[in-house]
Amino acid sequence: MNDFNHAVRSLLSDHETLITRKNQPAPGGNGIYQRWQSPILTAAHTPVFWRYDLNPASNPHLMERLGVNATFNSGALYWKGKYLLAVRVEGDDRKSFFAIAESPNGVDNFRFWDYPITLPETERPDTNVYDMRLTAHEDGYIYGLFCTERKDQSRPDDLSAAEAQCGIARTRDLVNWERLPDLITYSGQQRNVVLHPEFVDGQYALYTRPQDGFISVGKGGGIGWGLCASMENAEIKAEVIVDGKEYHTIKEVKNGQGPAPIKTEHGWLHLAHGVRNTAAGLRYVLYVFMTELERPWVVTHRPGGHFIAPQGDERVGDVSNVAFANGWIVNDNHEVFIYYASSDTRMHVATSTVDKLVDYALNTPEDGLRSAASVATRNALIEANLSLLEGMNN
Ligand code: M1P
Repeated sequence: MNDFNHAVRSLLSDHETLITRKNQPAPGGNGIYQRWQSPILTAAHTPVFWRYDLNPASNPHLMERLGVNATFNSGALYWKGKYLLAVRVEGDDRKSFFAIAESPNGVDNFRFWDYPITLPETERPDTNVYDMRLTAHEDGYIYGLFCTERKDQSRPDDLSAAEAQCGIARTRDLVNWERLPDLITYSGQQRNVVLHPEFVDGQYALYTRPQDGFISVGKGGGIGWGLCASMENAEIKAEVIVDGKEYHTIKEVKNGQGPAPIKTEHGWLHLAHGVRNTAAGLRYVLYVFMTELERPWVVTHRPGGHFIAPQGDERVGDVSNVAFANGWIVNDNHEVFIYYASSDTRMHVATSTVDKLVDYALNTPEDGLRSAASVATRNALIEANLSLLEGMNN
């Protein structure tokens, strides 16, 4: 074998070793979910043939020609017994695209399909697309709702001025995608828009995130809700806020719906992200809430505080101190696979069950919004526990 072929084989074999590495439950935990030790997807998990030119004539030094910078913020779908992620893959050129990675067990052995998703463009091409939420809707289609970002043409002199809107695509096989017109709302910009899996009052129902600016939600914000008659020309005329921002909480600056909610007998279980500001920049954490079954826009339970916060190595990356989730899966055994990204760099999984997450949602005290209320809640727990412990010792 010549040196070039040998080097190619070595790249392929290192890659295979990485993507077939067995994952292990992480030590410790909180009884609510189980974190898993290794990231399930990193830039290095993308196929070698996506990044290298493997032709010795055109690439004698076997250089990476099209580097991948990160794999994060993935939509998720349990499909034909497999755990599928619609991964946000970001090239070294800062452009994101979507690609499906598939695992047999949901915690390791994620392998990208040979080609990324070829997403048709609209008449006004997207500059960047990201954060796809997958929803298997009861109309029979699988929808992918994502953020489409374009230059804000009204401010040509400001190169960072951008506009975020909700792009919509649908598929039946996750290979062939039909692009539909972008969602129309009357709220300026939109990000973190998610399709509810069922019709509500005979209409499509969407979670939105109205925002005044591209980064800052301004006076807008909160997780919104609106109905539209069709996804082929989706237009939401009126949005109500389901879950708003709140002073001195984990969602003081902004928040956004994660994946589509999970239907349980106690209501719709939601995963979302909340953002607060710090001297070191924004901090993104995940939180949970529950809404009524018949009226998914009415919150019934708000467990206080964060559900998942970036920890350890997760805290560092391209955008540090970020936990972000736009995909989770419930399998046939009612196990829940929570797919979260850390610091806009890599993907992780935490596992739980529907029962445990419902228990968490129903029985975790709400944020009392004042230090004194927090102490009172904690004191009640301490008092009850101390008397239990005393009983155990007698
Ligand atoms: O960089 C953190 C996240 O920032 C944005 O989320 P939000 O709109 O809630 O601020 C998104 O760009 C997201 O992709 C990113 O992970």
